Amino acid sequence: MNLLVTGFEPFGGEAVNPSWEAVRRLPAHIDGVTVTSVQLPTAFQRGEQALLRALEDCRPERVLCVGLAGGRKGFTLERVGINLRDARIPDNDGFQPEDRPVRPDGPAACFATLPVKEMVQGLNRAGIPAAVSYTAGTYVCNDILYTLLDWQAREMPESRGGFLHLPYTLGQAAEKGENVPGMALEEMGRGLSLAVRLAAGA
Ligand code: PCA
Repeated sequence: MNLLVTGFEPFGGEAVNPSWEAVRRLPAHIDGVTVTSVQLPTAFQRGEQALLRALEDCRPERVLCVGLAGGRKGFTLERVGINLRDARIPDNDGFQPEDRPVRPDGPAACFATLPVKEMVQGLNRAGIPAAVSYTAGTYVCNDILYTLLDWQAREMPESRGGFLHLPYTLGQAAEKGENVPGMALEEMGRGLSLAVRLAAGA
């Protein structure tokens, strides 16, 4: 089994992005699964290009893209990517699309093909707070999820894909002030390697 995991570079003035910090710590092999880890630019155009290049190079049977959703409490497994770009802040290239499609001739939405509910249950059983999310937003993470699922449906329909949003690290949460949820990077790493195993088993 060949599995691609992606994380994002920092964006929005943050020094780190926990998604890449957790992804880059993954071993290259987990229980017989070959894991390829790739960092994506947090930029609509270059992010998509880097994802498509990685998909074409590895032709992975499973893909789990990972990003930061600051303010959420635990892990969130995204159920759907939508054909919409509506950026609240400019991306890392200064591009801020509003009310634009990801792919003008693409479907309105694509559902994740990884078993998000089972993955959430598996994570919760292991003590990692996790929930299903029905919106990946309208920024670069949604764009990447939509691009991934649309590509898989057309090019590798037997493969499966999905998106995992991580919360702030404890350090980031503490900087934001009271009542902002965060998670220790070690716990995120443990949860991510379990998520990879659950994705591979699907
Ligand atoms: N989170 C952003 C983009 C990159 C990231 O890690 C998002 O949720 O769209």
